[in-house]
Amino acid sequence: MVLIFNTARKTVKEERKNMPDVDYTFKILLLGDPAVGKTSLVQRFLHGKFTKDYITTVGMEPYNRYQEINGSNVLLNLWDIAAGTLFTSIRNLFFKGAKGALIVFDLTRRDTFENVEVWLEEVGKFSPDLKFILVGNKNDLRNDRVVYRREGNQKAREIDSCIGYIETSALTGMRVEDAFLQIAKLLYDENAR
Ligand SMILES: Nc1nc2c(ncn2[C@@H]2O[C@H](COP(=O)(O)OP(=O)(O)OP(=O)(O)O)[C@@H](O)[C@H]2O)c(=O)[nH]1
Ligand SMILES: [Mg+2]
Repeated sequence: MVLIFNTARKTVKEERKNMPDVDYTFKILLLGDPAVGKTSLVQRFLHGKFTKDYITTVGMEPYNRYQEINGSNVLLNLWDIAAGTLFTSIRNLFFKGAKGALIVFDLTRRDTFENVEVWLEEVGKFSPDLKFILVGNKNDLRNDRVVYRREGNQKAREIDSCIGYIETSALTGMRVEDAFLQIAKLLYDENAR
């Protein structure tokens, strides 16, 4: 037991040593209906990878990415939140302290687009000042698309806390980096001066 404990402590210490000095940390949530591609977007952003398998997220998965913004070292603390109804009662525990979010819907399923406001209402109770970018994902499935760009743009314009609309594909990688960096830069501009 003692041996395991010591090994774990050493690993954490080693990890800390390798961390760059951080000027700012921003907690950013990934929200949206089940299977819209939240985990896939994070995996693409962090590792440049995509998998066709669907393994639903359980509870929440945290991820970190260091990002240089305007000469500052920024730690993006990404919280990939499980959408399943099983987690509704505990989800709000994860919202505290979040400054930004990606609210994701699936361009091939209209109900996921209509539920954007439901997510906004849920998170708004706990993080009233949260800013978000609206993300229409699965842009590669052109023939199956049922939500149109002008609808995404219109929704983004109508909601005050929304900083814009972007269409992505975790499969091809299209505009994934852009989606995360747009919200990160906005948070930097609002909080780091
Ligand atoms: N064609 C296509 N498929 C995608 C894309 N993004 C995700 N998928 C697929 O959609 C399914 C669900 O993706 P996930 O990333 O697990 O979805 P999620 O939003 O994290 O789902 P929960 O964790 O259950 O809330 C998987 O089979 C993915 O391979 C995309 O951009 N294009
Ligand atoms: Mg997931």
